[in-house]
Amino acid sequence: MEVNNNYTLIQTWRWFGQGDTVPLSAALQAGAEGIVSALHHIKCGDVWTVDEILKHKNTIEKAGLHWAVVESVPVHEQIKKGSANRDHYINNYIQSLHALAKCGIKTVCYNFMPILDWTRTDTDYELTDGSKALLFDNLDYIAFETEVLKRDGAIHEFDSKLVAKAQKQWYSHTDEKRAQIIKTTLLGLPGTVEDLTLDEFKEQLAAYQGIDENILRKNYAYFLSKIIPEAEYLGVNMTVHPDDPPKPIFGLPRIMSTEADVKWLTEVNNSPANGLCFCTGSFGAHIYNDLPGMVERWGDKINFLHLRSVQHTHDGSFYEANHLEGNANMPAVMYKIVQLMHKRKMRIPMRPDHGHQMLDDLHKKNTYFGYSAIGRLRGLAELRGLEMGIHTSLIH
Ligand code: CS2
Ligand code: MN
Repeated sequence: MEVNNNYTLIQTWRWFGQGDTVPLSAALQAGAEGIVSALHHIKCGDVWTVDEILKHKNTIEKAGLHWAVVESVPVHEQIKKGSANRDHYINNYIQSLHALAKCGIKTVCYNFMPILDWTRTDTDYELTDGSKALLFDNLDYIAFETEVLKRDGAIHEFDSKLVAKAQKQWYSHTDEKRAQIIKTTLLGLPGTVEDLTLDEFKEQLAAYQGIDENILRKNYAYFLSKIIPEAEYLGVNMTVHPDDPPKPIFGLPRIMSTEADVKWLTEVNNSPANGLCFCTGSFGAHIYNDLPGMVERWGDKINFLHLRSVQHTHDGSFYEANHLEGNANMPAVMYKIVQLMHKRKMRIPMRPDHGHQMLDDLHKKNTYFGYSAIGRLRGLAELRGLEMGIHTSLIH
């Protein structure tokens, strides 16, 4: 295979802006070249102006880095729900894309998950080495549905044995632990969505009554039909992030969870601007997703990567493992990614998605969940080494 030395991953690091307790210098010292960031201070649905974008861009460039990917320009709930005023928000979205393109920022990530971004039940799950990870305990999630939310019909959606186990586990927790699980389940991703109270969440769920998978797909297809031609014209790559966890939760439909969903995405709009953020952590949380195979089959669509591995445990639960451990088979995934870049003769931006709280970070307060410095530094270093080994072996 004839390959060029230059086609390696663009190593990036997520920065949440001025409110991030991990400074840009950490990204530089961790060995990142690019930054993944967003204008978190702008309300979801409002227009991003050239002025605001340039301010953010300059801050990043002054630190010796460049703004490689926007994550995310969030999609307003009215668009997902297909409400009467959705065109207003879609037009704002398009204006933000125009402003970003004017500033030379041309890879944009977003997701189409109703109400919540990722969902976990524990952000301090202690591993045997003393570091802490994010956990989705399926039994606690089921108990949240049946004992806390008491959502109509929820109890029939789960295996009855699991419900019994979930209830047993729930009532063996201390009050404090139960309160913590409820709080964690309702967390919004920092900077993207607000944390919700239980009542607010119930209200938002009620607004999704009647929106099933088909309607959500229709609403998504409508959004794409408006956004993608603009993105194509501007030379912007749109990349959709998969659902996390990749299954319907709280009775809400999910439509970007499996390889079949990726196929649907390409069929509904086959523009090269309609691409994928391949998140191995999110897709990997579905045991039937074949991650290396998906990179091979859908590589032409992948314009951004999140690399992370989950460890499946029991009863449908999983926790976030070290980047090279867990169920993802990262060496096999990385092999396909390196081959892909050689084939497409281009570099693809990737970031280590999350990291464990470890070492000094265990004592720090106010870092965003999953985004402490040292765990991500470990992830980035391991992934970079793995990539370099594979890349070198392929070019010699
Ligand atoms: C991210 C996602 O922190 C994370 O897990 O991978 O939350 C991602 O930022 C969004 O879903 C993309 O819109
Ligand atoms: Mn991700």
